[in-house]
Amino acid sequence: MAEYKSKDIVVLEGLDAVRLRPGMYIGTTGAKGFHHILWEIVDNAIDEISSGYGDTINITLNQDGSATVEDNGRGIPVDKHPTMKKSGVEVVYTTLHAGGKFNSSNYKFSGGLHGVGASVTNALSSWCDVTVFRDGKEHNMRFVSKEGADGKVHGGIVEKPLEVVGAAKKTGTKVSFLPDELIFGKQSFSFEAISKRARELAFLNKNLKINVIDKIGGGQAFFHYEGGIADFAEYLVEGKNRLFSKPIFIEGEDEDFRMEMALIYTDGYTESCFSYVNNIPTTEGGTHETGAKSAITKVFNDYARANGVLKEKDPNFLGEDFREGVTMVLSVKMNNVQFEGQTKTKLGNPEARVKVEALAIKALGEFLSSKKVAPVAEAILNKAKAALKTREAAKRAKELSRAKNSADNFNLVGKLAASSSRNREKAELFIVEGDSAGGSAKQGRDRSFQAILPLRGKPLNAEKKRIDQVLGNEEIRTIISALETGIGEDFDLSSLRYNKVIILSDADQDGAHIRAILLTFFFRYMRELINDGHVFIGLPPLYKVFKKGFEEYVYSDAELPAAVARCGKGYMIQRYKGLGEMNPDQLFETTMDPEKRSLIQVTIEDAAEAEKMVVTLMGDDIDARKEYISKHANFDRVDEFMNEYKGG
Ligand code: 1YM
Repeated sequence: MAEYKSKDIVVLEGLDAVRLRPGMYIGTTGAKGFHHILWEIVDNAIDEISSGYGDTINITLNQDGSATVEDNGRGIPVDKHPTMKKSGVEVVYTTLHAGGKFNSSNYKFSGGLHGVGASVTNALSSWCDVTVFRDGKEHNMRFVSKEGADGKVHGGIVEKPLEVVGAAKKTGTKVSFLPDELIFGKQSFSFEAISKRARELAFLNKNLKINVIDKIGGGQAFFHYEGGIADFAEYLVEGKNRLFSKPIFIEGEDEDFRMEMALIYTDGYTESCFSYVNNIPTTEGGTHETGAKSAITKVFNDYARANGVLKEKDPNFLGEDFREGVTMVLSVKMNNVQFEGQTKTKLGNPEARVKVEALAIKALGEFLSSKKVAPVAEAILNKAKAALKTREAAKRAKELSRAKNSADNFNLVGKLAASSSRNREKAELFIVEGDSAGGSAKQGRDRSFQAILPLRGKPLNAEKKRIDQVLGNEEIRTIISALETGIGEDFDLSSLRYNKVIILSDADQDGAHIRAILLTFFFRYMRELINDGHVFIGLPPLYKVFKKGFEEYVYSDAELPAAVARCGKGYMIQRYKGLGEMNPDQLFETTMDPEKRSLIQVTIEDAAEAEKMVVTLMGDDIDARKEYISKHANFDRVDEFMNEYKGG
């Protein structure tokens, strides 16, 4: 026993560190971190299934606020670790970075951005209960967090050592835990968020069956996609017109590296790429994406040449020509992942580019070598030819737009009310719906740093439009000239004139539509503007509650009764139907004054879901849109479309 004690102390110190600085291990103790400790457990179950053991994961959200994750794999090892002299279960749940070190010939790829494993979950839970079904027996072990002799609360203390509690026919691991309120405050699991991620995991792991059961809300969901990421691509393009019916699916592996890619070509004009490393979305792309793209360029160019589509003297197509209208899902599994970029969602490993490129060239080449796919190849090459033409048209449009730019800049003089200082850090651009609200905003603003751009009509819906058409739209061109960044491939964040770009539209359907159009444009042509945190939505008040000596602005229906109560007897309510109804001072005070206003920062939490939403809301499948809106839209509060973009 004496020998164990000193080791126990080391372990405790490890878990103590987690409780002391949870942010270091799970990012935040907000909703994201709260769910992260669930995914740590799920990741272990997924690794087991990916190694070829078992096929099903059940996630249950229990009445008492705890969660249970169960898989039907081999069960975590219960025998004693040779050097640590502890069972596998205890090692996994009390040692940081324990994943795979225990006994690990096929424990190849570990998921999780932080990758620290189940011990973090244990450290941050009030209790954690592990049951292993293995070798015909049911084994159980329980941990708690409790106050130690030092008066401090420690996590992951063994309450019940691992023991056999019965017989078992099945095999697998079942883990329940209750996130500690001392760490997370009062929070609860979101069935919706968990189901979304569960669906994504099911797409990314085709042999995985995953159930989500919500004992509180009564919800239930089951995900299993035999087609894997090919089904994922299908899901993403729902509502778009395809060039051919079946997705292109390729895969390849060498030791310690796997890649899969699915491609669907549509008649649209934008390219959508969703890439993953070890089931983690790489929103900013990275080396694996670069490798996949150069493989596509090379293989299709070779094919075009071999089949006489490109003559000897013709230059190659550019990569972008082969990606117009494409929806692409790329998933790689590898070790020693290095993340880079603004949000640490960009794969940095140079070897990933080399490997993905080589594997994809081989697999795509084999795909194209079959006579059966000749029509598919022809459709892609025709699309590339059209894209090449568009590219040349866009070049002319851009030149035209550059020529027009002076004209637009001239136009801008009439429209844009610039700020007096050119200090970019502080500068804000309000894009305001309508001339009358624009006029009020111009008068009410703090002109030292706030610029106003009123929009006359509705700008062009950039979804389903070619770039030359987008550039042909005056409202859009005006926005581009005002921001000074350029668009698409030419976009240059360092030229951005304003730190905050704030969309200000009415709190009605038209306003929501204008907002959606602008967000779609930014999403398609200036995504970095969103990713770098420059896009905001201004929230105008819906009501003013007032009487003599009392005045309060109310921003949602839910807050109205409380405001009325605060005002008391003799209250009056003014309802604002649009921004235009406010006088300049009111507009500034309620919506523009940095001290008092509330802004929603637009972020893309989940690029795949955002894509799906933009396609549904802004694309041309009218039935799908109607269904989506009747299911989600609620113009009393902030509508769902915005919620999806809403940051934490
Ligand atoms: C509900 C959570 O943790 N399942 C799980 C985990 C492991 C294994 C099986 C497993 C792995 C190995 C061998 C191996 C883990 N074992 C370890 C360690 N579900 C859940 N299912 N046998 C069983 O990696 O070789 C870490 S995770 F380290 F103990 F082997």
